[in-house]
Amino acid sequence: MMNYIEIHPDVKKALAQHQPVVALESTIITHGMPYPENVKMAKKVESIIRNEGAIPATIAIIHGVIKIGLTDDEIEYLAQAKDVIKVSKRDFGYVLSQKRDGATTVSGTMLAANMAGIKIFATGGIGGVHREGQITFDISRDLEELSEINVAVICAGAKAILDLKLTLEYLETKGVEVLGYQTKELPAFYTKDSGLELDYLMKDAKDIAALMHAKWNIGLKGGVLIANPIPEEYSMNRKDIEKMIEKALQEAKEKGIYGKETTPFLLAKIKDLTEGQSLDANLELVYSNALIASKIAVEYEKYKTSKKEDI
Ligand code: PSU
Ligand code: MN
Repeated sequence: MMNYIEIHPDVKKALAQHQPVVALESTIITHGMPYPENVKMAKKVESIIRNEGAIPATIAIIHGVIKIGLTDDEIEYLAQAKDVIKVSKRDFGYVLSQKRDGATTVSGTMLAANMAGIKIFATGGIGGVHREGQITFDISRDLEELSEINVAVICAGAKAILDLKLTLEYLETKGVEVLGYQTKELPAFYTKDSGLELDYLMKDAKDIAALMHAKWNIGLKGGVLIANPIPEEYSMNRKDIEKMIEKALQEAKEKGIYGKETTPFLLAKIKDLTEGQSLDANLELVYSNALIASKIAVEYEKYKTSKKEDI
């Protein structure tokens, strides 16, 4: 495994010393946001995590090597590189053996974080069951990795380009707990609300850390999904965004977009349709998620030390 994975010295040190570490994905950099906002986002997210006393580990594949933690130069490179492959589980073998550049999705990042022993991961939005997923079978690999990998993912819910109700049903079937961070409603990325109720409201990072320990300590396998609503002041109007989403979905259908192209296509379309307003919201919610993830990472390590556990 050694030749294929490289852990940044800061991350390696933090892991060895049981310091909190927060993983970050890279598809959001290469396929989720335009340049140069993507670089600004990637660097600011890292500084937010450092300010909270945790170490960031942005994960990507560069020239066939899985990097756990990127240098600033590597972030710059990736943000502008052409032909970066969007990497979920099925893409690793190809990208590594062909020495290509790859941006890990939520699912790809969970796999890589787990290889390095990182338990907490902050992102923007996860993939899910697409609208009409019962016909197209378009269900994100993110949901499978959430059911299999012991990593906690902090997100702002999922975009309403998906069928959020089906996504929750799927997560339930797969045994993934979906926790609301100080809310009982599933947030829908650009908006705080979706109309869908969650089972559990978690009041703080400490309670979430305790839940993670409880689940994994008894040997249950799988992720924990923490849904942190977009800060109120950046939350967009649900009806407005729904109109844009419908337009984007229609266009995707007309153009015959499918497979791994669907999500990046819809994200770019929505950004154009909202004339950049959605990009601002997107940036803010990622920052907010990074902050909460750092707090959870700090509490998780504290808990581990106090219980002398080694999970
Ligand atoms: N949703 C967003 N922004 C993103 C993504 C999803 O609002 O950048 C990215 C994430 O990397 C996620 C991936 O894991 O898209 C899901 O792609 P797919 O639907 O093809 O599984
Ligand atoms: Mn898909």
